[in-house]
Amino acid sequence: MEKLIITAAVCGAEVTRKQTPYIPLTPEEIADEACAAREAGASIVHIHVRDENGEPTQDVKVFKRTVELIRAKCPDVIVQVSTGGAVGMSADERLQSIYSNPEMATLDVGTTNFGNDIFVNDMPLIRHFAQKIEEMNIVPEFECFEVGHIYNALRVVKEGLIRAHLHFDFVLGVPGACPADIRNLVRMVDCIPANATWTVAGIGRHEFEMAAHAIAMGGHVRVGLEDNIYLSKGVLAKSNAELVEKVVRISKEMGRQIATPQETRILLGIEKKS
Ligand code: KMH
Ligand code: ZN
Repeated sequence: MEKLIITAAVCGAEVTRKQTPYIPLTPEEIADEACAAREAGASIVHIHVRDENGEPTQDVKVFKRTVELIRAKCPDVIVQVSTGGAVGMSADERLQSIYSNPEMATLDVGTTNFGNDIFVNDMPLIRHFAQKIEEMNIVPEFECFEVGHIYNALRVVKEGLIRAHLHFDFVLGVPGACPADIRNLVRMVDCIPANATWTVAGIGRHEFEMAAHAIAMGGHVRVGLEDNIYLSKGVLAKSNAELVEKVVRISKEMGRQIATPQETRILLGIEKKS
């Protein structure tokens, strides 16, 4: 089996200091968390950014500063920016992040219920984002909250809008979207092309259960405070690195080694940017 790619989703757009004091919010805190997660074994860091009040923003200046800080501190990690941002943001607002020189960006490939909200990603938006991501020589990660989202991704590929390597993230367990269940994961894996790669982000208490399934199935794993704030039942994770370390332990116990950023670039067809 190929080595395991671990992505650390370090802060997200929704988690607050009220929920956990350990969520990083400023560019400096996000960079520190990203680099500690890298040290622990993550080869990709998935980032959102926040404004001076800790609220989600897609401001390109804040993204640029954060990406620069990460690269200064840990030059080899792969930076993946979010183009999902937060529910309710406009498409133009969301897309700003790709102008911060990342190697990867998320491409949300379908509309979904997201808790009490609706996270809107219609086909015109998906096509527009795909085109811009491709133009900037960025490798997309298709965020799939439902099985149908995979087919939207394959549609834009068929239309010639994406020529990069195909890498999918199955986000399972968001309230209102596809539940984190092994049968759903197996179905989603069955739907992607044979030469594509995939990772899974189990939300909340499903994070490590989904990680273990992915390790066994030959997929890859995303963990981080964006998705889950607990290290174990009732115990808050004190950092993203703690969550990554736990996946590293599980993976090594299961006989699967961890990919370095350089090995991850080869697996995902990423050209290094600095
Ligand atoms: N914050 C969610 C509404 C992404 O990063 O592309 C969207 C999200 C997905 O987190
Ligand atoms: Zn995200």
